[in-house]
Amino acid sequence: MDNAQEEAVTSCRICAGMCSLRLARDASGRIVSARGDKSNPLTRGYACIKGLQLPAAHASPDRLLHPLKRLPDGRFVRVPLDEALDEIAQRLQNLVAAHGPDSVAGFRGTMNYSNQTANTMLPAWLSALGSNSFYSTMTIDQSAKWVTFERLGGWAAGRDPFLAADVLMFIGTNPLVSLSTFNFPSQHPVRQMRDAIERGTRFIVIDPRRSETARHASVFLQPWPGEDAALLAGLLRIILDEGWHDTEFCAQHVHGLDDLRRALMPFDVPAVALRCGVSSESLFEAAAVFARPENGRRKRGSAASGTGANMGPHSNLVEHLVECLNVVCGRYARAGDPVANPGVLGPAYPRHAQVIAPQRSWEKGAKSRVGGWGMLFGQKMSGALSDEIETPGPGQVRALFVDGGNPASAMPGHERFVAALQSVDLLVTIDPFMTATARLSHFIIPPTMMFEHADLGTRDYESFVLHVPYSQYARKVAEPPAGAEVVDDWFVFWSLAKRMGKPIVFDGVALDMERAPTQEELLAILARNASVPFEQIQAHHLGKIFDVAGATVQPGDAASAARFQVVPQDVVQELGTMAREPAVRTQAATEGFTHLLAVRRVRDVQNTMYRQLDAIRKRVPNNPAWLHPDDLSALGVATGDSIAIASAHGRIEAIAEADDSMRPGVVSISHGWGGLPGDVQDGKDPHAGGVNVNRLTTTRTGLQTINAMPQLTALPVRLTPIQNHKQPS
Ligand SMILES: Nc1nc2c(c(=O)[nH]1)N[C@H]1C(S)=C(S)[C@@H](COP(=O)(O)OP(=O)(O)OC[C@H]3O[C@@H](n4cnc5c(=O)[nH]c(N)nc54)[C@H](O)[C@@H]3O)O[C@H]1N2
Ligand SMILES: Nc1nc2c(c(=O)[nH]1)N[C@H]1C(S)=C(S)[C@@H](COP(=O)(O)OP(=O)(O)OC[C@H]3O[C@@H](n4cnc5c(=O)[nH]c(N)nc54)[C@H](O)[C@@H]3O)O[C@H]1N2
Ligand code: SF4
Ligand SMILES: [Mo]
Repeated sequence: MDNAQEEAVTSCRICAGMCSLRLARDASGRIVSARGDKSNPLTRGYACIKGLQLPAAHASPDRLLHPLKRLPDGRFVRVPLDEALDEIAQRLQNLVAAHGPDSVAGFRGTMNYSNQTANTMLPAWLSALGSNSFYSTMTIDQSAKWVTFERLGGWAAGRDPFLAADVLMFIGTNPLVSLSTFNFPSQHPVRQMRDAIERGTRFIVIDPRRSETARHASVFLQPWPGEDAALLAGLLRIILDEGWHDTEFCAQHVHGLDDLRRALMPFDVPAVALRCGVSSESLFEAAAVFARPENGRRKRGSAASGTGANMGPHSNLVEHLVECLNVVCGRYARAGDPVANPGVLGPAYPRHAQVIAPQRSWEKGAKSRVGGWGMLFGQKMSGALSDEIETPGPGQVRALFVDGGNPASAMPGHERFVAALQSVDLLVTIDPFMTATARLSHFIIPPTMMFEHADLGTRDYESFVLHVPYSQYARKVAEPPAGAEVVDDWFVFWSLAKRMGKPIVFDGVALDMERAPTQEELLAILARNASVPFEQIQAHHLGKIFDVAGATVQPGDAASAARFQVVPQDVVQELGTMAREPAVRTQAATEGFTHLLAVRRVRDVQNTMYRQLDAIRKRVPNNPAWLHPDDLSALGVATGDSIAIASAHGRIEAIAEADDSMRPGVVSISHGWGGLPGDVQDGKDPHAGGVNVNRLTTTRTGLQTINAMPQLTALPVRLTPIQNHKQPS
């Protein structure tokens, strides 16, 4: 960059990588390209195609630049923002007056998580209205982790520090692609993996596909999808039988260890191996590498899971058993350990080496009208949202606000959910693109995109997602396109509340409802109790690992009676039920299904996002069905041929692609593709590329207890070749 034109630096907030980007401007000051930022101390030059395409996303000819209103005939027309907000507020007033505040719901999509002001404002706005109808992607993702925290308990000082790990186990997660695994750093994961291996850390990967991450593993188990509960029960049993667990830790912090042993009785190694389709030796090896002390020393390092483990059958049980591996082996930060990340944005507070007692909060609070689902972490269950929209009566959801999400595409039980969206009185979407959800909306409010507003990283999860005290103040580096009428996401909620006379309390601070705050003022509120003063955080727009004085984990309160509950009654019951069930694939074969469908993400797109951009569309024009080459031969098809995939709930046609990393008998397709029911896949509508795998999933049956999680992986499907398979082009 010449010195006349300062190179802009900000962070990508698409995923947890938070890669620092160096942005080049053209002579007019417009940002034209992005590259990774080699001088950033944490992200060290790493960036993926999604982040590198952000300049194109901001400048996309498809970007919505004015609020739109849908007319009864389906056409969208421009409306000035104030007019749109006036009308929306009026309609909301009427709905609340007639049907109560719970009739107004909010849905948090992934791009709301990564926008800190919006992330706080959406639930604050619902609270101001008095509505409990808060939904998010979490309950169609990994809310098994919430359930586990609430029924097993947690550890106040967090898991074993990453840098001290002898071993890390990944179950159904692929950090090298998703940058989203809770015991592994998301920043420059490839370097982190290399460095960790050099330090001597060993990796155990459990995945039906030899994933990018699995290639670096010391132990790789490639089981059938959907058998994680059995597999983990088997591992736990080996560890307890061999006495590799941490007896001292268990004596002090665990309740019910003997009951756990009893509950694990059915899971002997040969039975588990057979069921999961792995060898007894490999099971034993995984358990030994994870837990067997070496040179008289207990190992450190933890087990963590991802979507593969949290989207299958018995997913809450699976997550409970994942965390039980850490519990019985005592894989938590102990008194005297350095606190890996004391936090930058969050307040300084002591970390105590003690158990946080299980709360089972869902048993106590409000219950849903349909299904009787409780709430978790202040949220209702997205798996039950179709029910809440469809079912008449007091409390029926009649208005839905979607921020930074595209549930019409991402929601399990696609056709049912689309019909539900079509039936609401008011659907408002805040999104820069004409997504499937936007197309169904009464109003679309286009927001500023990330170059156009300043931001911070996540405060509340910083010690989970960052393994060092790092922060990058993401500066605003661009103005919205000339003539655009776009606003920050939070502004929509604040101005509706203002119009409705509902004062907003933002992160505990009552906002002035006459004068709109600025983005910076809101960020300052979020960082008002930060360990590092906000001004200092703000001064580090290039990113900094802060020298937060050497905090160490404090001893726990010896008087605390809190214990990990390894065998609550509902867990024992489910273990028993699962032990009696046939293997998933056996049951599937009995019902005439040929394969199990497994979830999987690809590097080039994030859920439903940005696949319409030229550079990305060239690389991934659609979402193929990946199959082992032997499976393709058996079906008599080749890469590029069309196949039909039918589940008990729906049918799609997809393009087959050979992938020798797949386990034979398993097919995987990524979600987030396809348009709306009835769309022709003619290649003309950029949002109609690929097929929507959620036509195969359902929210009518098979929901998990507690969190209403639909089953998205290990789904039995029947594959058939399609003759005359040419895709229309
Ligand atoms: N079958 C199946 N279904 C799944 C999954 C699966 O594995 N299998 N995964 C589930 C999971 S884990 C998740 S998290 C959900 C994801 O579900 P969603 O969060 O609903 O989907 P996304 O595509 O992540 O939505 C992001 C939206 O943000 C918009 N966007 C882009 N930039 C901006 C911006 O600057 N501001 C705003 N306001 N919006 C922006 C994009 O256009 C897009 O519409 O899908 C779930 N569905
Ligand atoms: N590039 C990219 N990154 C993303 C996203 C994206 O869409 N693209 N999405 C983001 C979101 S919203 C989320 S929630 C995270 C998710 O992050 P991850 O959970 O790490 O997601 P995946 O990369 O799909 O890895 C899931 C793995 O589970 C395996 N699997 C499937 N079924 C089973 C099973 O039954 N058992 C076991 N043991 N394994 C199974 C799959 O083969 C796959 O390798 O990623 C985030 N990061
Ligand atoms: S999407 Fe890519 S560039 Fe953006 S933070 Fe994630 S890994 Fe980094
Ligand atoms: Mo997710």
